[in-house]
Amino acid sequence: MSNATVQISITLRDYLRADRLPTTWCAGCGLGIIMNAIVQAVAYRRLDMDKVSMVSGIGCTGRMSGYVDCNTVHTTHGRAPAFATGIKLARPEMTVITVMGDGDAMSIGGNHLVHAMRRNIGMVAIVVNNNVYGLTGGQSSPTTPVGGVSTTTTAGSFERPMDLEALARTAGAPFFARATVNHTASLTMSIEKALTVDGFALVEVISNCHVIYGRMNGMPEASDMIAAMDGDTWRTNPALLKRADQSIRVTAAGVETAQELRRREGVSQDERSGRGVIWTSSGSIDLSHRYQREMTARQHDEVAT
Ligand SMILES: Cc1ncc(C[n+]2csc(CCOP(=O)(O)OP(=O)(O)O)c2C)c(N)n1
Ligand code: SF4
Ligand SMILES: [Mg+2]
Repeated sequence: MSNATVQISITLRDYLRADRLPTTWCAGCGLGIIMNAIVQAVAYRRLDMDKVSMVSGIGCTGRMSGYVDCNTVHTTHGRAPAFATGIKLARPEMTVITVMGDGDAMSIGGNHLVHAMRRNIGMVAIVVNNNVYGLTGGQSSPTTPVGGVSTTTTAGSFERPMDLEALARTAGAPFFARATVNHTASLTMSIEKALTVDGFALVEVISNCHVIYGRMNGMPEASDMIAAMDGDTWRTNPALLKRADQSIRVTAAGVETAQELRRREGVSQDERSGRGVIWTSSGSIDLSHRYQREMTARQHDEVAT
């Protein structure tokens, strides 16, 4: 046998609930690409779907947990990190993947997200950032850019959009990656890498809601929005414009450099850059194991007394 890289061919049917398909998502919605990337990352890491749990909130994004064939929970709006924390404390051996929309994660669920990061509970949290409340018809979200038209900002938003990367750093998450649905190799690899983190790993995915947000902002086709991601990750935050010119960035001591990462993963800079950023801090410890031990000890004490 040659030394050529062995490609793993995955059949989506093995990972999705075929009887629930097709999805309710609009044709061309980035959510399909993201679900595909998650499933591929899980397959590449050879995780057993019986030991994977997907927890979602409410929104177009929230519907994903209905389609992936693992232990899924479709929870209430904004509470996915709280439910995921419960699952991880009860079953620390599980791989927990939380999927949320930008409104789900940063508006109503902002508090839960911040504290799950602060506690460093072991989960991969995927935030699908499409700049808008998609499911409910196009209200502005915390990531609607300045000037972005929505049903609640008809003259264009004048609020500063939130920067999820800065929030992750401040709250203490040990890993953050940003990818787009236009750069699928780096998207899949970001999720794959997140799955190796001992603790909270946040992956922000810039996605397209052409049907609602795009139509209101002069980009009615999926292709318009996806093409715009090449240089326009600033749609999330003007501050990202500068970063959009840079290749993938890995920070913190003891972590592979971007160059090493590319060499190991065998992909070109363009394929994996995603105009994004990956950072990770070393020495992360998933506290869910400790919480679980302490809870069990306390229960034993209560039974004994
Ligand atoms: C407690 C509660 N408040 C409000 C809603 C209505 N609601 C459902 S989804 C949603 C926002 C969805 O936006 P986002 O999280 O960005 O997800 P997307 O649809 O864009 O994927 C809102 C406000 C709800 N279901 N529950
Ligand atoms: S409304 Fe937007 S986010 Fe929801 S499925 Fe359609 S394109 Fe996707
Ligand atoms: Mg949204």
